[in-house]
Amino acid sequence: MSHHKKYSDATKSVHAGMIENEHLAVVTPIYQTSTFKFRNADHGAALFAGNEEGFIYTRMGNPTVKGLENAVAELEGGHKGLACASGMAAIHTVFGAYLSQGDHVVCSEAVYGPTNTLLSEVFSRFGVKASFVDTTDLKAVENAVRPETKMIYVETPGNPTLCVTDLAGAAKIARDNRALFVVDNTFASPILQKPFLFGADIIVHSMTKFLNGHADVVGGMIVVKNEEQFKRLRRTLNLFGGVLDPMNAFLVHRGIKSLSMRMEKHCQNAQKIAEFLEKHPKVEHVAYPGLPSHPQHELAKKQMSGFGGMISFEVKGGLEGGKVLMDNVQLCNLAVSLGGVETLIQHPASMTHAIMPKEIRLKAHITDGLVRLSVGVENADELIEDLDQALNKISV
Ligand code: LCS
Repeated sequence: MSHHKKYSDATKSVHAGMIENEHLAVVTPIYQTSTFKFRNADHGAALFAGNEEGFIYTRMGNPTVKGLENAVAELEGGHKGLACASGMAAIHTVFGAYLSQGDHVVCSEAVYGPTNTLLSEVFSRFGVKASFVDTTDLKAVENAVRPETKMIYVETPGNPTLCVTDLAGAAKIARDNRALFVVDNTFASPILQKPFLFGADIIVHSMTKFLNGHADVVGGMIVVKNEEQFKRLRRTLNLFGGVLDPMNAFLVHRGIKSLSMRMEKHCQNAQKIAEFLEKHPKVEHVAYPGLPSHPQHELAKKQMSGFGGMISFEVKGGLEGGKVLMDNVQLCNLAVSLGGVETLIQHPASMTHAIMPKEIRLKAHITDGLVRLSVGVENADELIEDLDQALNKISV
């Protein structure tokens, strides 16, 4: 696809990242090979020296993987992408590339549990300090910044509370303090939110979620803005080794072709279900950025082009009520992960966020009674019917 800048996201989803190939295949072939031949010794040396473009060894780059990297970079409006073996591989590669002993990170308190633990348990052993703050409050972000703050790391909407951080505001604090502004854009996907437009320096994704969309691959992506960042991250990724393999890259790229279409349906379904839940007598509270009751609804309207497929809510009777709901749904799957075509329901306090220390989890409003729903692309009325029958089994 040439002159890609003029095309819409719907068109880019289908066409972005196609790699030229000798047989003119319409779909990027799977280059299932660990290594590539050199024409001669000088060619090999030139590739290693970076004086010639080409492929050497799949940990260092692969055509199928590159096609996917280009596709996500194009959708994000970035310079280049780096595909990783998982979202966590993407996140730790960014931390490993930029954080050194003595550095400090300001991180959203509502993040995927292991992101918090990676900083507080692993990087802390290498002398990196982290403050977990409510990044929806820019004053709190500003107050947490220290002279040694190297990075501001934000997940928005946040997992699992769906709180929304002001990207432009957080980017300004990062810029004023010469810190790198990293955004986890997993929940929104590049279709609904483009962090680079608001001043992000680096974007990370768990491609396991909406980008792939079919609950059959674990993968991650880093998207950068310039060649300097790319070189640094490429080198770190080569050394850490957490790359995505060609087969999974092929599957994710295949999933992305329907990304724009899927996100439209995720948003429609989630809005309808959030409105249903908010009115349900067995439901205490619903968090969905598309509801006027959401504390950052106006901000979400400004920085997102849709409110996404994720909802979290509390039912009457707290955790016990939540268990009745989760044990009685029939169409929704009781499973972690998110962003696939099938609807999933789970309990953050005992599942995705169980790894976080309880006091940090509660401070982030991840209460014991919170239930998280990843709304799929099924018929919304049928999902509502399923949730309704399970909710009505709650006896309070
Ligand atoms: N970032 C976000 C926002 C996530 O939700 C996840 C995984 C990750 C990063 C890590 O990605 P992974 O390594 O799993 O590809 N979130 C999960 C969740 O909420 N349930 O299961 C996994």
